[in-house]
Amino acid sequence: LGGTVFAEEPDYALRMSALRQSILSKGLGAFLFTHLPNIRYLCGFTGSAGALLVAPQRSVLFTDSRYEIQAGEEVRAARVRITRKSLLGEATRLLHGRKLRAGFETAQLTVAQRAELGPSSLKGLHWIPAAGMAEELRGVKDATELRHIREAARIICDAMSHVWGLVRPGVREREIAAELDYQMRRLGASGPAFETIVAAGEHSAWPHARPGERRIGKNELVVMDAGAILRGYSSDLTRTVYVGRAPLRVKKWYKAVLEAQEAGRQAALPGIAAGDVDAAARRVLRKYKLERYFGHSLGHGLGLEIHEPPRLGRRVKTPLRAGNVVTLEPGVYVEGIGGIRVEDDIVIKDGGAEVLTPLTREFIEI
Ligand SMILES: [Mn+2]
Repeated sequence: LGGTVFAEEPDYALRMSALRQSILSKGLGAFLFTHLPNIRYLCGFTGSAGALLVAPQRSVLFTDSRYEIQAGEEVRAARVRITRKSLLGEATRLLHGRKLRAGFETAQLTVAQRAELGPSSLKGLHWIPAAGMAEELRGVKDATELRHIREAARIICDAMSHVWGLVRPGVREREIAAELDYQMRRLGASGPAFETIVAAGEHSAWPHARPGERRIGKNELVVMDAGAILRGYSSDLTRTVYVGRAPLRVKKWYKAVLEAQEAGRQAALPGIAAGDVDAAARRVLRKYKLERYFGHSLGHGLGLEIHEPPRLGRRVKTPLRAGNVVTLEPGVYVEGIGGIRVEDDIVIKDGGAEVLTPLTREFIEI
């Protein structure tokens, strides 16, 4: 049969061994993961309560009885331990009496959870805060992950093009958002990757507007930003349309945003600093004197999370790597008038970035 038929399941053992190398290279003897996307990536567990202890000889996933059957089916490359007690407390107990430096996730632990690990240093066990351990591995997507993201991207493009037919004066933002969510689920998504944004008129100048009761009016911009989750992997897409015949300046803004996105795509190559990709897009907006209307970063990584490293932000030094999946989402937001954003997902490749979101970027007047 060849290997391809069974290629759907990620190689968790491979991920775990890559992680162990990275743990050792940081001078650590063990690592405790509490961030669920990292746990899912490393051992396949998709439950909502878990702690994963990775030690050189073995890995143990701690969870509670609600996930006993599920963990038994899902978890690879780690043993499962079901407990009624504190997951972190139990994980810590496993390390007691050992002389080692154990890492924990700085960005993903509350003060209360930190207390469950006990003192920073106790009889040879030292807790060391560390960041980005699993995220670094997660940044480079394997073939299975790319397939899921590609599929999630296709779904959101189909849902988006479907709702364009509903955009007209009198329809509420909330109705368009509900239709986007409904369509993506119909097309196979397990749900939206974030709260869907539909923003019309002056509201579209808020980059993260919440869809509300506002009715779309004539001669307005409408920004629609949505993502779909498929097998845990997110897509992220934004399109902006105009209801009516757009004035010349709006057309010019739109053209500038597209040109900025294209400049970002051209710059996005392995080895290039993430901040240089942001700069390439921003330079185009500066040329059109629109730079001050673009406040946020050019883009972000996506995968098991909707926002994950690498971030394409100003002055970010992180070099891009082949297999990174990131968004490119330049925008122009003019207070009191409206906003324009065009967002696509790309995968970084040696020969040049490939766009994963197959949907027209032409300016659409409805
Ligand atoms: Mn985005």
